[in-house]
Order: sequence, then structure tokens, then C-alpha cells
Amino acid sequence: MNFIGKKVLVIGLGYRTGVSAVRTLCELQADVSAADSKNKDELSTLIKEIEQYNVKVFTGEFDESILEDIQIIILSPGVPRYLPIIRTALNRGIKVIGDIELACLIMPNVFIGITGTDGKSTTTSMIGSVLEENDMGCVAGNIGIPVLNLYNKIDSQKVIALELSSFQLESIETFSPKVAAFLNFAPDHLDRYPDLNSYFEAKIRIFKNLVTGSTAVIPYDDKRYNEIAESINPGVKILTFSSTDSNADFWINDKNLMHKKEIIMSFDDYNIVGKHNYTNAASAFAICHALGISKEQIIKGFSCFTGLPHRYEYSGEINGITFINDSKATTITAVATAAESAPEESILLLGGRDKGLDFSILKEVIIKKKIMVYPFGEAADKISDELEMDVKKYNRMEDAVYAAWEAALKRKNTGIILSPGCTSYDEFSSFEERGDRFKEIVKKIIKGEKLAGKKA
Ligand code: UMA
Repeated sequence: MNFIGKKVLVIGLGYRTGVSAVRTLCELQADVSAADSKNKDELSTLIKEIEQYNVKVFTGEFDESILEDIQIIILSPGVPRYLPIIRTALNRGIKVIGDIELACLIMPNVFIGITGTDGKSTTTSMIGSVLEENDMGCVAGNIGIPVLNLYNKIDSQKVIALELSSFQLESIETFSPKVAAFLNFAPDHLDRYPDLNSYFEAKIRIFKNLVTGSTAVIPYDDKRYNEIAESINPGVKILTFSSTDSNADFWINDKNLMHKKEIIMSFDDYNIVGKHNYTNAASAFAICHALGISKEQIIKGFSCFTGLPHRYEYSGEINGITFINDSKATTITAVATAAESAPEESILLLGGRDKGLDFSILKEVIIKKKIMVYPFGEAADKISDELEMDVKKYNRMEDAVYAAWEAALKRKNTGIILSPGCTSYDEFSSFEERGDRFKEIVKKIIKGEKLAGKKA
């Protein structure tokens, strides 16, 4: 598609998607402007980043005048399509697409798409290990690397594995990956969608444009298996994976990854820990297999996989108390998985900005594992109400961590787990910043204890 002279508006300047879109569109010689509902001061760093392009930036509340003469809008994933400005644009016939659609219009690469509620970053990174170790490609997307950062920087023969959020899938039109995977489905983002089904509908858009010759990878034992399978065009090959079921193409038998009846690998030999990661590995294997990568090449990539920060990340240990940073856990299912893996009698730090999720679902695992909860942030009241726990609430994550630490020392708790079940935006700019802050505090705690020990 030719963008020369096209009037394109980027909405949501964001430090990742928006900036990458402005840069790319300027390289394509489009006539670019940008808009963001934050004020000029809040956006000063971002505006500086794109200063060299002389792009007009509209700040503050969106006004219809920003749409004047605009032919295409590139929407950042964090900006909802239900905003009045987007509705007006659509009514005027303006094309509204996201960075993923723009990438597929201008980049010749083969794409893989990976979506699902939980585990998509880990699965994408496993695939990334395989692609990188075999010099075949790399990862991008919701994992934190905007795909447009790769424009004109990656060989056209390379494969790009994209982690895709429902927000990004809302704004695709023709995007058609060679392999599309839907890993699992659980409640999430109910602050953005009117109901669970709308979230599901956004996610299955990943299969919308698949053509004969491409492959869909889907979870054999998911409750919504039939709905997922029905959304796939005839002619598209289907590969299934499962955490238990031997009827799936790829499945888990104890600590082994199976392809039908053949043992492919034993997880004891790899840096892949926890049952949920075995299932992620099964889907990653299926995706690589669908791309035509050999078993040996896939295994070579898996051998180099080292896990990801902020996903049940060991962050230190002192006085018999283990600290785990699971800041990426922003869904209830992800928290439940962390709680299942946590040592018994741990303290769970839950909190941040609520996404409309139901915390009461966690009661069962909390009781079973004798876990104590320290709620913090905007969602603290909701969490204690839904868990029916009369516990002290903390304004900031930091206060909850220190309080948990003092309590753990007295009561001899075994672990302190940050697995918040909320977004970080009430206190931090991202889950990464929240996780890094947690690790900093843990370092201080460990350092302080060592000093205290010496003095004693
Ligand atoms: N904005 C407005 N008006 C609005 C809403 C937002 O102007 O009504 C502006 C904000 O002021 C801000 C910009 O939009 O300046 C933010 O854009 P963004 O939220 O899309 O931020 P990016 O930095 O571009 O990050 C996005 C993804 N963020 C979201 O989907 C919320 C990142 O996923 C992704 O890594 C990145 O693009 C690169 O592809 C993060 C995420 O939280 C990790 N994703 C959700 C999740 O995983 O659950 C979906």
C-alpha cells in the first residue's frame, strides 16, 4: 500500500506503539499528525522523541477538528474503539487500523500470531528462542516490542512471531498470519469490554483472515473449543494441544511433551518450570512444527529458553522466606496459577487498578494453600470484600511489601508473592515498572537483614 502524501492520524502517542507508528509513517512519506488525550507536559518526552519529524501533535481532550482531511487513523491498542472520536471517524468513512494491520500492509515478512488470556508472552518467547537460535526470525507485539520498530530493520525472509492482545486484534482488517494460535480463554479486561463475549469475539479475530495453507493452533481441552474451532475457515489446517488429553496432537504426559504417541522431550532437561509452562511449551512446539521447523531445531531453541522476567520470577530469599515477582499476572487465572505453585502459607500481594474481575474465585486456592492476602492500591477494598477477608489494606504496593515482610518474619511465612491480578496503572506506568520496584524493595530487605545479622 502506498502511503506517500496520505493524511494519517496516529491516536495514542504511547511510548511504544504511537511513536513507532509516527516514525514509520514519516519514513513512508505520509502526511502525519498525532493526538493523545494527555496534556503537553505529560507527553513532553514522547513529543521530544518525534520532534525531528515535524509532526503536528494534538494534546488533551479529542476534538473533531483533529479528523479534518484525515484518510487513515492508526490507533494505539490502549485507546478503545468505542470512543466518540473513533465512532465519528468510522461514520465519516475514515479507515481505523492498528499497528499490526499497518505492519502487514507494508512488511513482506511471514507473521505468526499468538493470542490467549494467559501465557502468551511466555509462549511467544519460547518461539522466539527457536527462531533466534536457528536464525529464522524474532518476536514483537504485545510482548513489549512494537512490530513497526522492525520496519526496514529486519530481513524480509525472517519470520516475525507476534504476541497479540485482544486490543490489537480489534484493529486488524486483512492481517493473515501463516500460523495463528489461540492459547486459552478466561475473564479479563472487563473494564474495556461490556461483557466476556465481546472480549472473546475480539480474540477470535486472529483467525478471521486465515487462508488455505495456514494453520490454526488451538487448545483441545478448552471449554470454548467448539466456538474457537467454528471460527476457523475451512481449508485451514488445525493443530491441537492439551495439558492432559492424548487425543490432542501435542500434549503433556507427566513431565514429557508428547507428539501423538511419541515422547518429544522431557521437561526435566530444560529450563521450563511449572505445569502451566509445560502447556505453553506444547503450544509453542505445535506453532513451530506448523511453520515447518524440524524437531531438532525446535529443541535447540527450547534449550536456550531461560524464562521471562515478571512471570513467577524468583527474586530472592532470606530467613526462609522466598520472594516471587509475578507482576505480569493481571488476570485471576494467572494469580490462581501462581498461588497453586507458591509455597504453603505464603503471603499474596494482590492489588492495583481493577479490571472488573472476580477475586472471589481465588478463595478456594487461598484456603487450600493457607495463603494470607495483603491487598493494596485502588482495588484493595474490592479485593477484601470479594474474598470476604477483614484484612488491613495498603495504599501503595511498597507499604504492602514491607508490612508482609514484617509479618512473615514474626509468623514464619514461607513466601511473599507479588501476583497482583490488577493492572499497575494506579501507581506505575507498566507491570514491568511495578515488578522492578518490587525487586528493588526485595534487594533492600535482603541487604538490611544481612546487616542486621552482622550486627547481632
Ligand atoms: N490514550 C489516549 N486516550 C485514551 C487512552 C489512551 O490518548 O483514551 C493514550 C495514552 O495517553 C498513552 C497512549 O494512548 O499516551 C498509550 O497507548 P498504549 O496503551 O497503546 O501504550 P503502548 O506503550 O503503545 O503499549 C501498547 C500495549 N499497551 C496496551 O495494550 C494497553 C502494550 O501492551 C504493548 O506491549 C505495546 O503496545 C507494544 O505492542 C501492554 C499491555 O498491558 C504490555 N497489554 C495488555 C495486556 O497484556 O493485558 C493488553
